[in-house]
Amino acid sequence: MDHGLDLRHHEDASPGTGSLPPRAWYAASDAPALSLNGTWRFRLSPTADAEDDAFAADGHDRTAWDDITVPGHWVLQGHGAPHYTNQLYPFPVDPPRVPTDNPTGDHLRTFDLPADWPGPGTAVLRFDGVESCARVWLNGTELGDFKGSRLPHEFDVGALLRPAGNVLAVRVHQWSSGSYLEDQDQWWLPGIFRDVTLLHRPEGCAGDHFVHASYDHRAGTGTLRVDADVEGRVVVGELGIDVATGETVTVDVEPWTAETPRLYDGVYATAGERIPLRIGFRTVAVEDGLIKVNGRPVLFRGVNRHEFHPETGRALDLDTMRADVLLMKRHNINAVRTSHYPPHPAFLDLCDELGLWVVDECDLETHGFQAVGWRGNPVDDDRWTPALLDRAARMVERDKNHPSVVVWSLGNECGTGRGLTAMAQWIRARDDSRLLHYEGDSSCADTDMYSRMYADHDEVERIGRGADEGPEERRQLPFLLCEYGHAMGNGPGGLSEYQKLFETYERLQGGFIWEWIDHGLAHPSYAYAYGGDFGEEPHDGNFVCDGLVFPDRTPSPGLVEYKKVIEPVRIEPVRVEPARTDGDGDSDSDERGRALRITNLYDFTDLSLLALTWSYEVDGVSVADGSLPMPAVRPGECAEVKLPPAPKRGRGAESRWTVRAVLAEDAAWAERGHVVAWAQLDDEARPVRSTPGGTAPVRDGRRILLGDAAFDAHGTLLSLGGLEIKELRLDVWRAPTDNDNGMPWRPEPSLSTRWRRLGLDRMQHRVDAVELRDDALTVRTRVAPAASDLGLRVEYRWQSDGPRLLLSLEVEPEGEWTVPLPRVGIRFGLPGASGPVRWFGGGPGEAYPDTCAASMTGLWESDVDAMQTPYVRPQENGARPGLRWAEVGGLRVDTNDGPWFTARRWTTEQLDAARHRTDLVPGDTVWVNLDIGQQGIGSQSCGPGALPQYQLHARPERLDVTFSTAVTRGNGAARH
Ligand code: IPT
Repeated sequence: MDHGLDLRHHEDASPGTGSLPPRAWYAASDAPALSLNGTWRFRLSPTADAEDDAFAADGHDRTAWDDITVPGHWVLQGHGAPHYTNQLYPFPVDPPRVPTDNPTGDHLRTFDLPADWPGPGTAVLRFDGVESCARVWLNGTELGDFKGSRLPHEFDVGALLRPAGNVLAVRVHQWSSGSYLEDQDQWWLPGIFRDVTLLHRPEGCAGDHFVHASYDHRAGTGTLRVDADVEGRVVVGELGIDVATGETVTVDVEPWTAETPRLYDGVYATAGERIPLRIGFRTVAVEDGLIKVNGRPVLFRGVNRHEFHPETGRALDLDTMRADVLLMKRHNINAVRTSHYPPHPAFLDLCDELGLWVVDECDLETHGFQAVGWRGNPVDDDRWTPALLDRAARMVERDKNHPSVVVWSLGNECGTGRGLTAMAQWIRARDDSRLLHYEGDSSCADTDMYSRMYADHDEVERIGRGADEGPEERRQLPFLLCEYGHAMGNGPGGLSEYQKLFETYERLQGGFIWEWIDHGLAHPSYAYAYGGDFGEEPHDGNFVCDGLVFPDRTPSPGLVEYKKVIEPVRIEPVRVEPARTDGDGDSDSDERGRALRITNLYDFTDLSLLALTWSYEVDGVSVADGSLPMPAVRPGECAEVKLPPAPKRGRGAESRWTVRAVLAEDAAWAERGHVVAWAQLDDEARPVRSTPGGTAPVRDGRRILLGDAAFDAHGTLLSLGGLEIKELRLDVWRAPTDNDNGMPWRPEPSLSTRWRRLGLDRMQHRVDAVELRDDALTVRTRVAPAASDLGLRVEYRWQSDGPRLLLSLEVEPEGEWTVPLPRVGIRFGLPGASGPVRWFGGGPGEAYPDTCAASMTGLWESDVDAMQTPYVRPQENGARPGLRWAEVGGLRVDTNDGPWFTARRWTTEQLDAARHRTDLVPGDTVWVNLDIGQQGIGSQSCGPGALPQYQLHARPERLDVTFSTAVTRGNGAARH
């Protein structure tokens, strides 16, 4: 690294100077602590050396400075702007040098010690997270400097503290050598973004301590040993334990698992301090090629979690962290990968307490070196190894006492190199009680599991069967998808099929959806901003919005789908033959038995925490409900439960059972009655409705009349019973989803590119014939894009009995179609329509062919605006599958064909053109789509496309729809 310059602290590859060795984190001991969070003084400079160090000294004039909130990022507080890149470094790749233009924030805080701050002892100053490089002074004396943004750093400050008027100064550079190690796919957000705390260290205070708490599932015992730098006692009252540090004790315990997060409160006490312990006994190992906890294989139903808040970026408060864990638990998620850095330490406390398996990932990613052929990659350059080891140590030492942490991950997307191996060796030597993960090295030389991202279903199946290529040793390892199901925009599709594989092949131990939350930043004009919205270059657009929850943490349909797909209890119908009745032999159809098979997919718990409820719905309305005994099925086993006889139902109705597995009692993460799993069992099928006919079409000047309907001379419907209907015709276009848009870095054109090239967004409709016959008006058209000989022959056959109007639509493709269609169906406008929508079909939320596991058939009530899914970048959304009937804007449609139903106050073209939510301005027309088919969603914004069975290939299609003016019927609909 001979650069001819004396590299300053922020540009050398070292981790920093002056800080104390890392140690275990705890929320609070009995030693006093003073939070230094709050309002600080702040000055931003354009370069690292624009200002000298004088600001840190006592008495410096800071009247011209601004206020800033710590924890926080200055770019979210009116100073400069955020910048988003995925893989690319936003500066030239010339490690360890960074740009001269290097926003530098001087932070300053004065404080007095509380009156009761103890005299003897010392104190440490702790920074839980500063991005990306800090230099610290207290009362004018420099304490040191550090990098490693999402890792803690402590300084001994005892001798420098004064009772009053302390001046703490922190200079933070946005860019440093550390930035090369922090190329995670997220906003670049400089600042002191986690807590700053002054901790009193009494004489005889506790030292670093390592809680070893294992579980022997054969004996049912836990073995505890707390190793500590400072000798003391370890007391766990509930277990009758009172031993010296370093002493091993074995007692009967209940184990810790993510399903049963049993913690024992204890204390590590030295002469001068008591540190609370929250002990969970569990043993993690790879045995028989499987990841086992307490002797049982586990299935990770996981999610990748970045820390994010739309207003405060990566500065999260406790409530937000808790909200994340609760939302995850309520959606059947059992595991988190802390992508791609250790989270705020309190988050892991919540995982311990509420129960989540954690893959704790080091703050390390050097992805941007890929763009330069991995030349100069720090993980393969010994000069950087101290920084890598420092990061590994700071993670492991901080988080080692959390039972929830079962796997250490070296980092993300760093390629390969000696530095990673050095980290792995260090971690194994320090903590042999957990497993090691790193996806980037396909040799798996340093890891305990084979991990991949975005592998498609076929490949995952081959891996499941052990038929994967690659080194033989790797085939012996358990498999994880550390990232899959890219949740960008509408989607991800194909989750059910992945889950089926995970449940079929024991080697497949589940995966982690990419990712938990959309990183859309609250913005006055855009609602939520994404890459490029601050004028930054280069950027990666809305690739930063790819979460299962929207920026404000409302669940997206993807989360609802995932919850259903990963439900830990499977409820399925079983046909039970009626008991033989000797004698009269009368077997009333209502008496035939229906039964359920209940499969327990938990890894550890039986089903006694759940209760079963049922309701019986006729035409979507519940007519009876009740509960059933939940059998105490053991993990991995199943049992049958009989349903009561079906209640009487009216003739000509469709009926089904909806069965739910709900929490039998309040849990720490949800209330009694919370739905964990559900299923619907169809009973009586929907009878085919009569279709209208009998009226003859007649010409009336330039119009054609058919019953209560009027058409123009080209056979386009104008109105029905006085209700205006606009532009009813075939529609094949949808506003491309992020998945339709594919991966920008791939050479092959995306689906949406192929659609646009073909012209599916601007189809031309030619009318070939308008035929008035005795019983029908028939309109023949050809719908085709410019400059192509591909086309769709479309026949609209209209019949009426007066008030009701039947459309029988037939579509016949012409030519060799090689691109799937976005959608195929009809679209029409209802001018002046607004207000409520009622429908009988799938709901309550949106669903598409490969995202419809969570769609429940029922009678739903909503309104047009509430039916929109507010993706941060607008795109196709809001379809409800399996429509029987709908009422919207005074119109009623009835159909036997179960089309997809969409209604919105803008056109597909407007939706397609919008870049942000705020671009969508409702017009006075409600546009309705009834689709015979929709192209599957897939996950090809980063991963595989829709599976073959979900591709909408052009083929002959038909749809019958009866239109009438709506009569609002009785109640009973579930509101959405
Ligand atoms: C993968 C990254 O690990 C993750 O951080 C995120 O960027 C994700 O993709 C996509 O959103 S890397 C990708 C090139 C496979």
